[in-house]
Amino acid sequence: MFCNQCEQTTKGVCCVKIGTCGKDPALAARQDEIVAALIDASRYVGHSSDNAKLFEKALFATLTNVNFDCEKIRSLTEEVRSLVNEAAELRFDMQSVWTADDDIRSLKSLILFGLKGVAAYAYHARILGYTNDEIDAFYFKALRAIASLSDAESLLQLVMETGRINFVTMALLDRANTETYGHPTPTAVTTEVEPGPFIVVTGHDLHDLALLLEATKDKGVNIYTHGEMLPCHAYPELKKYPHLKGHFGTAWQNQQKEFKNLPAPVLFTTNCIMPPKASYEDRVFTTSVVEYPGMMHIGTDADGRKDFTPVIEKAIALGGFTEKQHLTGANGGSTMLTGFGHNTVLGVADKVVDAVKSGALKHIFLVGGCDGAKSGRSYYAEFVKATPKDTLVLTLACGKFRFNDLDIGEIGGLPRLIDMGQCNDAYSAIKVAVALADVFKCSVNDLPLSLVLSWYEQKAVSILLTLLYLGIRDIRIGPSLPAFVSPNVLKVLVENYGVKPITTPEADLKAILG
Ligand code: FS2
Ligand code: SF4
Repeated sequence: MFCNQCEQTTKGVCCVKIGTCGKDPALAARQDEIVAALIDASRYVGHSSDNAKLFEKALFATLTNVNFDCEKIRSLTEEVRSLVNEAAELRFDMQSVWTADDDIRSLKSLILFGLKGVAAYAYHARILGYTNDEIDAFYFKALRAIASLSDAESLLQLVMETGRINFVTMALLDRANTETYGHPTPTAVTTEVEPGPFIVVTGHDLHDLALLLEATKDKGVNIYTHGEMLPCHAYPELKKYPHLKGHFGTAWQNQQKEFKNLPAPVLFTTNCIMPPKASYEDRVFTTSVVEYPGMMHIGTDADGRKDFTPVIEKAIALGGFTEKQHLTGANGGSTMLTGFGHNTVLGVADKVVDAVKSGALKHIFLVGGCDGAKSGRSYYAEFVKATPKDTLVLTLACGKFRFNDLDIGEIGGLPRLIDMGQCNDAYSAIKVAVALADVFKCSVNDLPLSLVLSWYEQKAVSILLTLLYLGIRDIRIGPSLPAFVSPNVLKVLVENYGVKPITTPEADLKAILG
């Protein structure tokens, strides 16, 4: 197998025998097969809405920690192949990408992995009925280009276009989420768990949570979010359910520890699923694009409905805790404040602007991105703890669970730590940055704003490409640089965009604040 698409790739180079994520060579081969089938099909079929939907799902299924079921990937591959006339020439082999010249492989990897991130975000939007022809067409264009292009200059242009399309996609998902569930409002979420039956929902999908909340509303079963589902508490149309009680646990990489002997089922709506341990595997349920062999999958019927009865029955049978559990976040705090989308933050933009003008607010940091298992990721909590009192910290995605239960005080009537939401809510952060640049009549790069990002999987790749497409410079990235970025491609990113690896919180803070 050859897989280096995520941050935990073996030895920081490539997974060749078995994936650190649990992916085995057979699954890696199936994933290569489906991507090759998509590349072949992209040469012969148009981007009708049905075709785009299938391409999107197939790409999403190959993201890290999403679908571990070889049989499901195989049947999805058959579906893709069935689009193509028998006489068509099917010949693409992913080995031609993995064994290409270092820089070409690197650029094609950036395009493919970024495209997977786009597919994930667009998938969530499509479920809510929001699609975009430009995004649909881009799947086909980018996949065709992976087969046909071999010059670095054209590939680099396509890398930037992937960033642009991801920006369009994040905007679409933002519109889908806020028009369907309302604009998030600041919400303090408890980490305590009430006695009685409950279900833990993890992943990223708001629609699945809404369906589950509706299905459980009279059942005496409480719902707790996990991981990237935390920001769901802030959406009016989701928080209106009184049995959406609180948040359980921290980020995805702690699930095997946190779900151990949990007296409740867990519903995985999207990534990140890890191989379930025996101590809780009888209570794992998957839905939409997530699947794991042997785990119960909640499918969708012909009318788009899902029957959550098995999850609800499991919750009732397990019964939940007998007493209230005083659980906490990573630092012992028992609340997590979330819900600062662009609507809320721009609503108080005058306060931020006044604070910057008066000198009360010296700098804004965006400390956001994925979490993961590497010990080097403690950098991000240390960084936040070390930020001076006259600075503001924006955050988003699952990396925040290392510090989002901390109370780091207030500035100008605002909390110093502002959670903007899931990883796709990077869109909110960009909107706020652009609005501030407008007020100060400067470019985003001239604002007292620094981006300190953590990456793990391919959605983070697509967000990084968006930031580069927007011309945002001097992004710090960690805990390590992507293995699929070749030295020459890295040189381009460093020289043109000032991308740099994180060092230590002290040194980076000193460099930023001068
Ligand atoms: Fe975190 Fe995992 Fe959100 Fe990533 S829960 S690493 O998928 O997209 O961020
Ligand atoms: Fe390795 Fe990541 Fe690929 Fe899994 S997804 S096989 S951990 S590089």
